[in-house]
Amino acid sequence: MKLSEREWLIEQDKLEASGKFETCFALTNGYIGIRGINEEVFCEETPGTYIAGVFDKSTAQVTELVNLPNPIGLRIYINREFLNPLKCEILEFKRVLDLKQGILYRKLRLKDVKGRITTIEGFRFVSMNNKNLIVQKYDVVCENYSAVLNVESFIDATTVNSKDVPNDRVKHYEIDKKKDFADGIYLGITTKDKKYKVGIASSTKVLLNNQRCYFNRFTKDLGYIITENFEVEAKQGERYEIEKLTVLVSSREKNVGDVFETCTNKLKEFETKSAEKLLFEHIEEYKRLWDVANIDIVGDEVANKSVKFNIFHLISMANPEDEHVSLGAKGLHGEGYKGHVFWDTEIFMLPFYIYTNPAAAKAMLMYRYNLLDAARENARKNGYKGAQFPWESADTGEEETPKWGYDYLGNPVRIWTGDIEYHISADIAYAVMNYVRATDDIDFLLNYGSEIIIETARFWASICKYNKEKGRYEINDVIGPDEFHEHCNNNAYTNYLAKWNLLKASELCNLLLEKYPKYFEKLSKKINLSDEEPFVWQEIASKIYIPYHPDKKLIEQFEGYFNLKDFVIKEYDQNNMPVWPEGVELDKLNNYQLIKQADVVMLLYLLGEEFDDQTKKINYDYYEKRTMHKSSLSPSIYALMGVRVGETNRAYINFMRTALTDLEDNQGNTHLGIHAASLGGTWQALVFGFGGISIEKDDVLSVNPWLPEKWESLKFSIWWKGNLLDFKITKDNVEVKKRVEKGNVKLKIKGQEAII
Ligand code: IFM
Repeated sequence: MKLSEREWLIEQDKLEASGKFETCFALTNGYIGIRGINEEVFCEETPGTYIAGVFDKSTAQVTELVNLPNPIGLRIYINREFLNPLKCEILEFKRVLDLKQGILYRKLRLKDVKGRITTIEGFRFVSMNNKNLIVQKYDVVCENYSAVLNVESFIDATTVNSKDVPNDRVKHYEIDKKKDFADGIYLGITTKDKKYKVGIASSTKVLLNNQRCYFNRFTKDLGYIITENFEVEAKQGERYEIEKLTVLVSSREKNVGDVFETCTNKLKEFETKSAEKLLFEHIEEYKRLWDVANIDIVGDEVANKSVKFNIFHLISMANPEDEHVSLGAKGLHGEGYKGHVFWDTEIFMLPFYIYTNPAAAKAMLMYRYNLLDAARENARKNGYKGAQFPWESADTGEEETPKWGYDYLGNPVRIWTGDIEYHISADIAYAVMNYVRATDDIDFLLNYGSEIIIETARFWASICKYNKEKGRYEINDVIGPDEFHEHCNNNAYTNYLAKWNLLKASELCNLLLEKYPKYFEKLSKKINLSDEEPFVWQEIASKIYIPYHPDKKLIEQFEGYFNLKDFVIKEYDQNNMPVWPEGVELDKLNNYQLIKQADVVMLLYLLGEEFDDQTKKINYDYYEKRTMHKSSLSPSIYALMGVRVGETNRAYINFMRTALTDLEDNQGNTHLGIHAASLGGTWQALVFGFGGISIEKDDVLSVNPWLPEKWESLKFSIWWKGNLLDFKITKDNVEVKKRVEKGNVKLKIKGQEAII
């Protein structure tokens, strides 16, 4: 195996337990996720093994993604003494995430207390084309000694969720089967509440010159751990190859049958191929995905590499074959936010998939569609009509937001987002239209999307309250995107998106009635849609209140926001992140104009066509100085909008903040999982910000790029209505080529119209 060129490599050169690297080096294929711990499993590390959709509640505060047994354990013993890297002199250490090939490479050269030097070098990957498979392959060389080597492979079921937080720690599963099945070892578990079964089978080979070379194999059932051991008469200088294949199967998938049988049969099937062949197929799959998703920035190495890092995790996380799971805010990379799905998916990540892997985007929207009944039930329980999507969603579509958490000072606080952060329902409707516009997937719109848009419009119609005195509709007691402010009245973002949702639903009814009357009739019957409803939606939309100060052209984030105490950010830390202004009391954020993340500016981005350039600029200037970026969802939007309003300096600073969120751990919590929204935001900032892509009336693709000084060129590709378009942008040229042809594409390059 040869590592890729430098621009594709993320390196760790110090052997240490690092939560940041465990997350950054996590490998996933959208089905399995494993954190980037070391094979030996050091006790300071947090192993994390997840299967998308395998949630459980048990004694946890809320349903959470289960931390399954760790299947990747491997240890070497020399004459029965553990070769513990932490107790050796490290002559060489390197771990490298190869983004192009989807491989985590590791090289260790260790000198133990007896002066024995051992080299261990190899890699692991979570197969991109065989969703159930993990492959590990390491070569071991005893450089200056001969000895009996014991290679111990293990599956470790001591894992728990929230390992380091005593109050939250939960064991979500019981072991139901352990077995040495001659070709390998098996450990099966059942989760405590939902009774999901997960089987883990692994088989290990130790080879010398391609021949099995051990003189003794034995397994041990150690209660929570099952091991498979191989003893080898290792000769100085020989290269011993260790190959471990692991298969994970869960009863959550359809037609799995007996988990043990399926798991071991799959393992047998994979064993018929060599590790090289499995690796080759895996790399081919990454090649296929990179072929569309890659972005090249020439002239800025840090930006180029970090962008590839962001895209790597995005392409790895998706599973177009599963319409019953979606992407958690922390991916399958850690336990932050309990594996829950937020608006992060539809607003931040989904555009990446819409434009580079539409099948994956569709599967994510289908996850919402498949949970539409639960959203209807949420609305009903809360006294509303239509469908109210949960702020945090897991496997059933019920609201999963915990009721309690901690504030910045560590004090327990009530979390209100699950009760009143309503905007997610409009965000999902927005995402549906975003997908349909870019793909022209009318079939999806007719069969699934329209129902989401209409049911969410019904929700808004029922939550909007008419204020007779003021002659307007209002939505009160909400949290907008900026979560520093709770219980606000008339949050501009929420109200505008609600208005958009109501109008879209009414337009859609007209379109269906006119062009697809049979579908419309069927849908109307199914959801009991009356003729009057679209008129009611229009009426509400026309009178919904948006706090706005025309004299200053300022949108007020919510009613009364401008009366709050004003602080302006003046200081930045070593990662260029804002520092709390002096005098701010961290438990009184509701009282200040400081905001956590883009809110009004988010609105100006999503519904850009509704606002003139001057309004965008004025509001950007006002809110940017007051945004603390305490959510990783924030900098990307300020980067993108920075380009659009001509604040290019701010745009670049914010772009680097978002692109380096995890690599620099600039939010301070990368150990909890990848900041998945920031990955998607990074992509959007590039394509819709610096790349200058926007969609104008009549689906004209407009291209108005701006490149930072040191960028020589920016290259990216997008799917647009079945055409695959390659863009190459330099300071004075925009080149657009069609790689896959479906039909005419209307372009407007720096104002010049063209059809290709
Ligand atoms: O959805 C976000 C929210 O906007 C800010 N807090 C974290 C959530 C999950 O990423």
